[in-house]
Amino acid sequence: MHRKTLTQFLVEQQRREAALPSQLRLLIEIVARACKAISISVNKGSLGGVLGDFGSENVQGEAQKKLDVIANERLLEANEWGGHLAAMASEEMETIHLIPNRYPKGEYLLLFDPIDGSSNVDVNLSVGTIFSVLRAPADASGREVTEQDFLQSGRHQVAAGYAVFGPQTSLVLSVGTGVYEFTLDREMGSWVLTQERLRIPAGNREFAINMSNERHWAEPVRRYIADCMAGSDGPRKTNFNMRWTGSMVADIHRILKRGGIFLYPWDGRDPAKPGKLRLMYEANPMAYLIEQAGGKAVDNTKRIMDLEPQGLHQRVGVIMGDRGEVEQLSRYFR
Ligand code: AHM
Ligand code: MG
Repeated sequence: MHRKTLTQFLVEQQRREAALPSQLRLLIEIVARACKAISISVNKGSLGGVLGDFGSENVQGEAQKKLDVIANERLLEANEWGGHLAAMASEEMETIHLIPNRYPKGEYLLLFDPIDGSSNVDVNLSVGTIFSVLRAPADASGREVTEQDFLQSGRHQVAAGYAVFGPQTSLVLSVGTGVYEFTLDREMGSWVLTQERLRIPAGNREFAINMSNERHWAEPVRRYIADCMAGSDGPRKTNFNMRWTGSMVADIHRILKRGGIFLYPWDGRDPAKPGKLRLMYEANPMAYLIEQAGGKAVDNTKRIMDLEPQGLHQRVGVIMGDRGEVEQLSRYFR
């Protein structure tokens, strides 16, 4: 049986669909290679001395895990020299990272969350790496890229994806021609195409939300979840199941494959944080994949990819997944 690798897939995309400029193809190959290296570190766990806290805080005031720092380094190193990028931004770095002058610069901007769900890492549950690709503004060529150049709405993304480090290591990717899943073949060291044009299965009554935040949610979200919880005895007249892994990558992966809805909604705890998840390198890339798979992604009522970002680390409420279910929830806001 012929198995299609990521490299072959990308070459074909470049040829047939003309969707993929060669710099973008290189970028994706390099990110995928970095994800392979990250997966090796994640897998080693205690044996590699990679578990536990690094002993510092990131820009969000969150304790950094050793793996947050290792994965961030891997992505920076891998992407500096290829000539495909103008700059990078990461959950783990306060400001943008320019490509050092000793390397040629390219036209793309790469944003990432090196290890998403990192509280799961020490207890051997799934984590992932999320990335988003933008084009540097046309007027940025010949000058230094600034943080402002990154502040583009999600609909300007030209590619997005994630790697999930679970029982299998998978890479889920879109360059705007549907969503494709690759599984890491550890013996061969290559990403093998295992699912083409993923579509979110409709009608799965399964929601993912951290219920312990219920008292902080907006009223419409509270009513929606209460109606789901009421199951066949309530207005929805059907039973719902609940799953929450604490790792957005794992929850979104399940929803892409099995259906359902994911929520980390706006909450009223802290006016400076209108949600937990970050727009630029968590919500936007996931919204891109969800939409490419036929789903829908909103903050409360607005399409996530239409939001105009104000800051690199801005937070946003997130509701995404099965289109029908997201629309159902939207009715509670009217
Ligand atoms: P992180 O990027 O610092 O790991 O935080 C993001 C994670 C998501 O993966 C997940 O959906 C959420 O935080 C879980 O938050 P909570 O611990 O509040 O349930
Ligand atoms: Mg994260």
